[in-house]
Amino acid sequence: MLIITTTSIPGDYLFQLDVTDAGGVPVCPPSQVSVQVRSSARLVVELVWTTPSDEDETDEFLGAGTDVDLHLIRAGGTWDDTSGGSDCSFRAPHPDWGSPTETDDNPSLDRDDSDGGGPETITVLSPAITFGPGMEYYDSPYQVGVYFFDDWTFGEVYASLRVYLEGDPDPVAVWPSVLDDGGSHPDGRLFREAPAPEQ
Ligand SMILES: [Ca+2]
Ligand SMILES: [Ca+2]
Ligand SMILES: [Ca+2]
Repeated sequence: MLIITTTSIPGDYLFQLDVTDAGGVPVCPPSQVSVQVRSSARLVVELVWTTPSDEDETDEFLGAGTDVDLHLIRAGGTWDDTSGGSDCSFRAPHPDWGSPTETDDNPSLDRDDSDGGGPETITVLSPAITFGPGMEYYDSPYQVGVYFFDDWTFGEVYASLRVYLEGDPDPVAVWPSVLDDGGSHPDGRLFREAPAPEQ
């Protein structure tokens, strides 16, 4: 097994190589290699979801699937903050948090998946501690929010939130949830208190 450390989503991955000739006939047995990815970020929050009525969750165009959104809110932050950047989401995917002279304490949302499945992932390389006073600290925990933005008539989805700490490929928290109220803002948003690394 290979072990790779990146800012990608932690976990175990299996790669397989199939070799065929011009006629599509296999010319040798498949070759496989397993890879364990460990994140260099101390805090990773990942959202994935499935939509039972969506027969193809891989197609990509407006309305091709359900749109669920991941939010990470700093201490004292505001849900769906459109001006202050206290809610890291598709509206503010790379806000400046904590110390203004540091970037490792900023959250980063990798993408907004708007047509099914995810994942959407927010990473913080070196999160501010969540107790104590001062600009570089927070006095209450991070919060994780999930919002069912639009179901595009596909109906309910099965969402799962996972929190990873310190690059461990095994999540410290897994929160499954059924969402069936797409577009019903401000209801239908799920909040959890995100575990944070010990300092
Ligand atoms: Ca689809
Ligand atoms: Ca989304
Ligand atoms: Ca900062």
